[in-house]
Amino acid sequence: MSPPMTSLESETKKISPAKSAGCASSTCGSPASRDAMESAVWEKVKDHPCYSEEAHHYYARMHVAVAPACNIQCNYCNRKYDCANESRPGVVSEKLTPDQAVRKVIAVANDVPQLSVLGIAGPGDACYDWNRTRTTFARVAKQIPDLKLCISTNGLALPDHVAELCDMNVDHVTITINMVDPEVGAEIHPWIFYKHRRYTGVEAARILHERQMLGLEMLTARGILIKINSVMIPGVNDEHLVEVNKWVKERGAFLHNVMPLISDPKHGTHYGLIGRRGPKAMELKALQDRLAGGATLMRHCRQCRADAVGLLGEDRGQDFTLDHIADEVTYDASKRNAYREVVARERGDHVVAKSEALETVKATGSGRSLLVAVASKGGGRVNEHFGHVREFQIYEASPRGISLVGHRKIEQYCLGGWGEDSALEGALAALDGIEVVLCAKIGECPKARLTAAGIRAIDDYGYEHIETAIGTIYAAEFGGGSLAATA
Ligand code: CLF
Ligand code: SF4
Repeated sequence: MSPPMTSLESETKKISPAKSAGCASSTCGSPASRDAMESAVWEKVKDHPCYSEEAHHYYARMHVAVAPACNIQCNYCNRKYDCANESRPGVVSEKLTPDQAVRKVIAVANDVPQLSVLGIAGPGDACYDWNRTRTTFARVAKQIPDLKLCISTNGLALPDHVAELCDMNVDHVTITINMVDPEVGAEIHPWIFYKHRRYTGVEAARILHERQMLGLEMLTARGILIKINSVMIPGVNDEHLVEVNKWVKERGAFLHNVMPLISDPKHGTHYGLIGRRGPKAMELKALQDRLAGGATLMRHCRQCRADAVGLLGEDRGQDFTLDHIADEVTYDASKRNAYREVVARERGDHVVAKSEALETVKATGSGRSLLVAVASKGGGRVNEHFGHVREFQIYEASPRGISLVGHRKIEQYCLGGWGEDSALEGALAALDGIEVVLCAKIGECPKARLTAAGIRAIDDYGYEHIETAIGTIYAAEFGGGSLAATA
């Protein structure tokens, strides 16, 4: 028998055939919680899946790849691939003109009711390729005025466009800042192109640093919410990111998102070719844990493509290439409006469930922490079968909270009804340090393999809120209860 659907799932299915995906933190996403935020700020972030961890369970972003040109070189980027600042490597399927981008945004908005944000994240630099960025935003804002506008930039050209960003109501800007010391910067950014001249080495990094800080200060002075993305490059800037975190906090950054270097020789990047490795999952987590207490950390980033579409963690971009989109498209707000009403109710229930789960954890009196990998396809619930998982959401439970602290990607284990042994081996490696896997259903064979590897697989809480399930497991583990009694 199929498990029961939550109201959000059934409503989403009624509204659209779109798939869902989704995940939470006291030190991640939104600064602690909606309670800790001024209401004006909460209004700005509450439906932005990157700026609010809570929102990313429910709302989706899309990127349009209208800005291919870039004015700097990063050693982790090869422009045949996506901008590594905001994307996992992989070619952008197609670059768009502003007109094509507007058609695509309307088509997505008509079909993906979760859509709340339009971002321009390359594949080059949104501020350097400014005319295309500005034209796209202006045209979309006329058609769908309630869509939030968001850009990502390396910051070099940012100060030149702050006034226009304000005029266009772009109230979310991401700056990629990998260093505050030009000596470190020179190891990451070999050259920049600035004021019709090419600069190299420490001089280039110094100019970039000064422009980044200027842009950051100008934007915060105008009330625009800034997220800082930093690429963690072991042996180059991993220790230095502690300093970066302090600097951006002092200058009013809203969030700091530390992302792992993605490095592979086949991407053709400098770091890939010289064998510079990215951090392991537990190395990234250790640095992020050290940064807690500084600028608030985002920990639910998925390093998405410059043409990504959908909830974070899923990519529906291939469903919306130009050959899938009619020449004439008219915006229809009905699905998005209906979805918002459903989400408002569901979010209220989720907030109550989270708070009750935290009380359960605290009542144990234990100081322990528990790392749990959760199979979820959205709505903040345990609602995916183990065999279908492509990404686990990693939660840490402790008396401080039940928080999303990252994600781990794996190959799908079950294909065509059969489990793939090699995929299971990969999943076991990806689950390094994890104590519990929580999913809607798991077969006996993978369950036994996980158990043998010291990981407990639990499928007793299918379709529960994630925090409710984790709180119950934590209490059973550390509070003297038993899972059988509490399930
Ligand atoms: Fe796009 Fe970036 Fe805006 Fe989000 S992504 S421009 S802030 S709408 Fe989000 Fe993607 Fe991470 Fe970026 S998950 S890579 S942080
Ligand atoms: Fe590549 Fe983005 Fe760096 Fe430009 S700013 S080199 S597009 S990663």
